[in-house]
Amino acid sequence: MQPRVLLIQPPIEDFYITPIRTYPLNLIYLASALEAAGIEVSILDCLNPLTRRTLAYPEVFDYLKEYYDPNEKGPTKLFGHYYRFGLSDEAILQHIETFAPDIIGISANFTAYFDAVETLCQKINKAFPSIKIILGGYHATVFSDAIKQRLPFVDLISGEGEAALLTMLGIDAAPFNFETFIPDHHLINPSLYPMHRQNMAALVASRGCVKACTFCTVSSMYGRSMRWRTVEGIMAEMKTLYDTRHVRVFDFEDDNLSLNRAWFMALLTEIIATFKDIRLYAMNGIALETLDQPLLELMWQAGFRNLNLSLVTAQESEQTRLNRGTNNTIFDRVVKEAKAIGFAITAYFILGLPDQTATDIKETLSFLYKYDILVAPSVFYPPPGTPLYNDEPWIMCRSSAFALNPSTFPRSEQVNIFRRVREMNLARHLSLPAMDKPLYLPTNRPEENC
Ligand code: B12
Repeated sequence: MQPRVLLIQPPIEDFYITPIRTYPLNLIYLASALEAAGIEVSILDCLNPLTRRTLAYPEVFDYLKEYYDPNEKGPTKLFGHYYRFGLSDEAILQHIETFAPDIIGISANFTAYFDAVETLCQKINKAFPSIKIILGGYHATVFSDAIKQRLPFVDLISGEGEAALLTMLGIDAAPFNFETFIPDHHLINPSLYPMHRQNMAALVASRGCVKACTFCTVSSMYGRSMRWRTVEGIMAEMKTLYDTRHVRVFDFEDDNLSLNRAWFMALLTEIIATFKDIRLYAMNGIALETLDQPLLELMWQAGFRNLNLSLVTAQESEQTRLNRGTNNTIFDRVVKEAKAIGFAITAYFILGLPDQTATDIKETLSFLYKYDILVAPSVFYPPPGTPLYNDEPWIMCRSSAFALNPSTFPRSEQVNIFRRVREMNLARHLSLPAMDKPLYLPTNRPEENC
């Protein structure tokens, strides 16, 4: 008999969350691969609909109390309380009892949030010792040995999950081929993921990234090469979402969506020919050096209106050291071309990189503030699986921790700059003409370009 499988997007605990980007695409891929092999699957997305509960301030974050004051009011307020976002463990156990799965797969993507996953696993194992628990995702991949020691009763999958999960379940399925596979989103309720009061769906058109930015974990999952889906397959996925699930907003979560120019142009051309009333996003960002005027024109026609551009730093020596493969001249050209077409632009820089100083940041900011764009700080977090990770405690691998506090660029200065940039953006956002307004104020959410 085939097993019943429950896939869980777990709750997270932090000072904030970015609700518009919690679409459980990883579980949709896994569920679709299992269903294609005839297995009964259900998805429990603990983050949608979103609930939150205030938690006691964790002791480990006591040093943040001077910056994150729950009583502070007003639009420039930083963070306040520490929250549990998502279902309680009790509600999850209740759901497990009702669905009665044989196997539970839990996403352990985030190193910083593993505490909540660990506790959940212990409770599931206690209440339902016969259910097999499988963990996968970035954290499970990079720290599999350490997790195995802490949770000897769980099984771990490293790397991409589809084929590995089928193999672990003893299912002899045709090999999973990302390029031709079309994920089916039917297991989630599309109206739980709205944007612009429309149904939104996330998708990926490619996997991996050829860039080697030293702060990015993506290669630990996907290596340093890229794979692209067929344009027909992506169009079939989008059409089904449009026709049967009334999706009108599509967010590509690719890591380098526009690198393969001919393929991306073919995709955009098909989208233009097929849809007239959709909005497109690449919220995870789009690589500057791949963009030029003809490509931007096509993106606009296809339904893109906002661009998230990651400059990281305006110091050219740092761009080289971090392997960015881009520079200020390219940024200047792209911003001018994109503004001339009408795009609203948010440019990201990383605040608090190792060896950075406040002077470096001021240089970056004075470069970025020359343009009529929003400027967003991505607060540096130790990135597991990269050379910039130095055995920091797992819980610190999040932006809101302001984990690094070097004497050359103390945390207090980093927070100060973070706050100042938010104030500037608020002023700019309010003064932008309505058409140019982005949908959200990115500086409230330092993780957007994670
Ligand atoms: C979308 C996204 C988000 C969304 C949330 C997504 C979600 N549903 O939870 C948002 C924007 C909220 C987000 C936030 C953060 N993110 Co983020 N995010 C991503 C991003 C860009 C795409 C994820 C995605 O949907 N991919 C598409 C799916 C299909 O692929 P996948 O997730 O890799 O899943 C495959 C495998 O991982 C595996 N797998 C995954 N889950 C499971 C479960 C099981 C059971 C199995 C068997 C396998 C398996 O199989 C899947 C299919 O092959 C990734 C980078 C990336 N390319 O993956 C970073 C990434 C996951 N984020 C990362 C981080 C660190 C964060 C932050 C914690 C950073 C911060 N600023 O503090 C914040 C959290 C802030 C907050 N409080 O909300 C890191 C994780 C590294 C780590 N070890 O912690 C990544 C890898 C970014 C990076 N470049 O390094 N993120």
